[in-house]
Amino acid sequence: MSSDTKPVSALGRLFGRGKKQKPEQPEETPVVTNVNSANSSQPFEAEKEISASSESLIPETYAPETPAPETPASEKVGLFSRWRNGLGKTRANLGSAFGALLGGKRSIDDELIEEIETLLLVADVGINTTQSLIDTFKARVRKGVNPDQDLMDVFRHLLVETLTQHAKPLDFGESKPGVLMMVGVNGVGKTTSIGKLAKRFQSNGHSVVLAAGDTFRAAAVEQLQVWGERNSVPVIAQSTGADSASVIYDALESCKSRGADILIADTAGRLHNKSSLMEELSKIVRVIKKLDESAPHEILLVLDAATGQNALSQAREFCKSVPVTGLVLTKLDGTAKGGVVFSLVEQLNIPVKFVGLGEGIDDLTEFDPESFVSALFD
Ligand SMILES: Nc1nc2c(ncn2[C@@H]2O[C@H](COP(=O)(O)OP(=O)(O)OP(=O)(O)O)[C@@H](O)[C@H]2O)c(=O)[nH]1
Ligand SMILES: [Mg+2]
Repeated sequence: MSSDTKPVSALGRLFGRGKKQKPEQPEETPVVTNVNSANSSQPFEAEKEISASSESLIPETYAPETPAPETPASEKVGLFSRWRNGLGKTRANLGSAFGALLGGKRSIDDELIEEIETLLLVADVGINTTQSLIDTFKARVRKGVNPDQDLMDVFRHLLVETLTQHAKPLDFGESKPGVLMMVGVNGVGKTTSIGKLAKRFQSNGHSVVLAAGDTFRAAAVEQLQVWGERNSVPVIAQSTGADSASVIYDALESCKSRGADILIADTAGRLHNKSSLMEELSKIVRVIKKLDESAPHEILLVLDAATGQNALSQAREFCKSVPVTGLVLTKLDGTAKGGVVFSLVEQLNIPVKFVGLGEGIDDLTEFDPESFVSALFD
């Protein structure tokens, strides 16, 4: 299952960071918000308005009966220019210099290897991954470069291969609803990515419910509600300070009774080195499993690309608390450190499933190794 390819339209920034508050676990009745959510026997407004989109991201269980049409060529061009625009800073750092260094050449020497090494390190590819890429690159060049290729072709191919090895699309198995939980440190783009994903799922013909599991930060619930309104999807929420696990539990129950396809649960931003906060995440997973042993089907760890190699240590810590199934790498548009993608994939063996290329609702793209590498170098 691969990406859909809606053209971009940028929207502005949502909420600033608010002050945190301590959750106390009140036994509250969940508040269901948004226009179409009050009566569960009514279809969601969004379901009525779904238009046929391109290929589905969702497992076949959810595939609409009518097969999705081929992505029109104009949309493909739109998607590629979004990749190119989003990766502009990393390309300026990495791509252009590589072209000058490797284009038209067919043999390597120590000086060239040193220059490649420097470029990769500057783009935050990280020492280990840089070393492993260079070793493989050298071995391939020694074996001989095809007459119709230059070193740039060989290197590009190696990069695509590295990213493709661990690629894996979103997978909810046979379950309905599919449960997707977003986790990550503060301010990385969890809630924004949820809003963007809700739009994608709906465009592919799937009904979505959002769970306001960030009960910690003031205004976090309202922020999610704005995304809910924007997408016309119900948001199940309690007040700030409520128990996050119980909000998500209620949301899953509500989702089941509505027969909705996908539940996306927001969670509070947390520092990966705070063990009590990380334990809360494990608790959320345990509580969800009381309703559905197979859930959550996807736990997406959101990482801010601008944090570069620090994203790796965040990921390692989150993986100790919850079974992370994929990464969402946000804010690639604002950084020259896009090379971190290679080390995340190579070192962690966790697929990058989506990348954020801007703040707008359409600025989340399914990760595609070929497009990523092309946008870096072409
Ligand atoms: N440029 C850019 N900005 C982004 C992207 N994703 C999110 N943002 C911005 O990052 C800021 C934080 O986003 P949120 O979605 O609130 O982050 P969060 O992880 O939910 O934050 P907490 O709930 O406080 O932990 C917002 O201003 C977003 O618009 C992206 O891909 N590119
Ligand atoms: Mg948030």
